[in-house]
Amino acid sequence: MILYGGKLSPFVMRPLLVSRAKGAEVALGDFDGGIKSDAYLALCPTGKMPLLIDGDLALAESQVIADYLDMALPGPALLPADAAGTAMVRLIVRFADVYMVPALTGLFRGREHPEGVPDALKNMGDALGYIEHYRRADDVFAWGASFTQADAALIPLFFFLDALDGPMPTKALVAARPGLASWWERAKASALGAQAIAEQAAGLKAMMAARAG
Ligand SMILES: N[C@@H](CCC(=O)N[C@@H](CS)C(=O)NCC(=O)O)C(=O)O
Repeated sequence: MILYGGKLSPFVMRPLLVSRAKGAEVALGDFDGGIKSDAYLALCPTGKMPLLIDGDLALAESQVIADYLDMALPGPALLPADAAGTAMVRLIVRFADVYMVPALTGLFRGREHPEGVPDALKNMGDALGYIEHYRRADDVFAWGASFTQADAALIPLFFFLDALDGPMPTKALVAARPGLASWWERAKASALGAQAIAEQAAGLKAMMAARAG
């Protein structure tokens, strides 16, 4: 089994975190020729990372890969046993993908398109508000008392809310949601969270150095 992509990508880190939470470490690789090569596009027509290859199976889309790994690997299930709990975890993941990710894209484009930043900040705040609305404030993890698919989705996205802060007030968006803010502090202090964040930070540093040089 191999997962193609780089650790800076929140979409690559998500299934990587899932594998780690299950007590494994899916092998990571760079695709020969890159993600726009014909060979890659034949396996993954979106031309995006991650791509998981497991035998004859070629899977695109981070959450689909995360769900596959959750089922295919031994280790603790990363969805709650009850239907309502599973629905809540899936809802948090969906809010992350449908609302946080487009807002983050607007923030990433802030230097070239500063006119889009106010909307992106508002949309990110709204997305965080949706998650805060559904979370139970005293849950230790994103949902419930153990690491789930929701933590795996949120941690690598929240990394960027810390990383982008300064020119844009992204940390304040989190601080304004106290339940999520304290979850984020716990997530960063956890072994899985600290490792993911350190790896994303190293990836960001390398990307900035490559751009500067
Ligand atoms: N919905 C996709 C998003 C994947 C995605 O946007 N990956 C980025 C890296 S962070 C990418 O490969 N971008 C390259 C491109 O769009 O050309 C998923 O969840 O896997």
